[in-house]
Amino acid sequence: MKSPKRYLITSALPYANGPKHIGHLAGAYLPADIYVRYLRAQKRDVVYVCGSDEHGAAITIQALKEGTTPKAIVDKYHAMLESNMHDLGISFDIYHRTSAPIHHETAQEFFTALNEKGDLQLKETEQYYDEEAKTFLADRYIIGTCPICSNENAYGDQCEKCGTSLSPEQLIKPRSTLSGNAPSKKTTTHWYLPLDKHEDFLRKWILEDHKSDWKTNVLGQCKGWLDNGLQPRAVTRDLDWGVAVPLPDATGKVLYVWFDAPIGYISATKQWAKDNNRDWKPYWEDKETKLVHFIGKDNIVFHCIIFPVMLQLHGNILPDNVPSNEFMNLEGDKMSTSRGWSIEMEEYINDFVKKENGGDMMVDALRYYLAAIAPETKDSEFTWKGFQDALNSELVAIFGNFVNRTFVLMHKLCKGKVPPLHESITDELDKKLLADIQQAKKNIEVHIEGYKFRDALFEVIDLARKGNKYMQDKEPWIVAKNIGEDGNPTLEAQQKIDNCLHVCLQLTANLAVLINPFLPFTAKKLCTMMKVVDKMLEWENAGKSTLLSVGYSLRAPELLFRKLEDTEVSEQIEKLKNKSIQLMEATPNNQPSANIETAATEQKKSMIQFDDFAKVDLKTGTIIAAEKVEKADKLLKLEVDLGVEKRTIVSGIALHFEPSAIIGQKVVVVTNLAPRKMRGIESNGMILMAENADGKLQFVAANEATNNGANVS
Ligand code: B3M
Ligand code: ZN
Repeated sequence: MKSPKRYLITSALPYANGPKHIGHLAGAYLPADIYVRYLRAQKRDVVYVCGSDEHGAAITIQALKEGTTPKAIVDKYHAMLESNMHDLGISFDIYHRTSAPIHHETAQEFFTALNEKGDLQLKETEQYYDEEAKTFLADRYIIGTCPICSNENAYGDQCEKCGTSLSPEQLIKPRSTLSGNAPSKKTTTHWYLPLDKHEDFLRKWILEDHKSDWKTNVLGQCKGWLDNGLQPRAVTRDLDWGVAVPLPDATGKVLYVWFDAPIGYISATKQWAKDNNRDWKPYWEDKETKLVHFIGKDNIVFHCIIFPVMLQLHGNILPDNVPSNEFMNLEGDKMSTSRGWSIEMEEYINDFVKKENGGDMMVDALRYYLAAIAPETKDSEFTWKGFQDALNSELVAIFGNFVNRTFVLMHKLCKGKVPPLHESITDELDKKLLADIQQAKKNIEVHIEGYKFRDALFEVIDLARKGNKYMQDKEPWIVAKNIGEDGNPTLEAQQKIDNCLHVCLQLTANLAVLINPFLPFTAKKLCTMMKVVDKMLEWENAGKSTLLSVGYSLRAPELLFRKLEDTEVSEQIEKLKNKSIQLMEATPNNQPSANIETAATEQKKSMIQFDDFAKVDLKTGTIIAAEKVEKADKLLKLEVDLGVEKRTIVSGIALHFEPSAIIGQKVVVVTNLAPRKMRGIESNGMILMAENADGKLQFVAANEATNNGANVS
């Protein structure tokens, strides 16, 4: 496939109405940043834009809450978001804001262009009006009783108790949040974008042209919208905060926030071009630009349906892809800032990054865990214990350990210099590892370009794991015991040591290149240790086994990662519970997290429909082989007979069962769980277990008479 001439990458513009949590980071910012860093390392022409979304009721409501002006709100949170993103290594080329004059002009020009072409329709409707406050009421300004769950404080667009999307008309006994009075109805005029007219174009463009390259969750949502039939959408509002509708007879009207916000990508590009003496137009007009929007799943309709229609009408290019993520939950419940069940970026930075010397390593630790559990195809879950495990047993024990051993041994056994490779004695293990590096590079490219960042990251860690294995097989510290008369290793021994450490050092240099898009601070540190300039991190260097010159002297190793202590895990969980309780007390309308009592011990799950359950394929089977997984004290590798097939399943039950004792055990297996690599072994399914009050595990099993492969439902 031909490479695009240039890339324009966007991340959803966060509302500047409060701090944003690490679920946001994992959804729309980190994946885009990984992608962009990869493209930059490939020396492609790429611009990465983002900025604060500073309009809409989200902002004005926050201003009411804090007893201040919308302007004060956006100034405060824009500054916070900009610095948080920067601290977490999100490398925007520009972080702009939609209150900037250039944005207002751009959005107005856009509206005018569509309006003059006759692409918008003017319509009169009745809307709720507050007589006392003399203002029309945006959906969020109306509360009333939820028709579904009878919550008396449901909003005009959503009931936060039962989660149902509502329209203000559905509320029973509506009242205005401004005056507390029952609102009246008044006619008003608005401009509409007739989406229904563009259904054919959307169907073809999304469901045909992109049916094989867009993610299934995105395609599924789009299909749902299209199948339900699209309606004209109002693109203006009666509000005094936003981009003014650029027409003489439209005083008191502004553009709907979802009309102006995505245009923010364009105005940000304009500002970037201005600052850098570049031309912004090709990025939005030339078909050879690849435009990619990174977003969370709640923004799909806006980026895949509404904005593309706007772009198409305006003569701009369309996005090539909209890799949208599902949500990341936290300790068994939905992440939510308003309920206090969240880890705000600001909080993480204060607790881990700003507090310690070299807090950058904790930025990379977070980036690592978030990328490793990214909700790419389904919701995922952040737990502090999971974070600790990822950090301690993957980053520290695999990646950090390999680099550290390599450096320590190189100083000890090779005088701190890159030793030569003695070709005459290279063996299969050396060749295999060098070939593995090249293979890993290729795999990572395929994964990143297919927006599969988790898989890409696993490849890097797996390569480091292979490095450890190689070093373990070669045992240079044992070889060094072959001492000659002069008290030094014999020539033969030294040559073996040289080869091993030469290969390990070249692998270390490669790991720096490969990990750079994910963990940029770690990559930089590796460059310092190896005394090479950042240019070495260019992607074309990956796969080479000559990155470090023979005889070059290297620095002493630095600590790349530190372990997360048990006390830190419990402190954070405690903090989370307290925050949630405090917020609940302050705002009685909020639902506390169901998990205040049970976080990290038990996971309460939300209600599902039968269809959700029916997606899970459960079958009976028998364990026919079991063995411990090397260097993983919790894992057993099992072979399970499922009647028509046998599966390898890695299960975290090693602390509970002796492998030999469970051969012949009947089990129930989730057979359609996506495969997962653990310790380099692909696990194809999950065994159901029950946990006793005392923490002991038991198998969930059908009785002895059931055939292997029987369906469980
Ligand atoms: N500010 C909504 C959100 O944060 C919105 C995204 C705009 S992207 C153009 O979910
Ligand atoms: Zn409700």
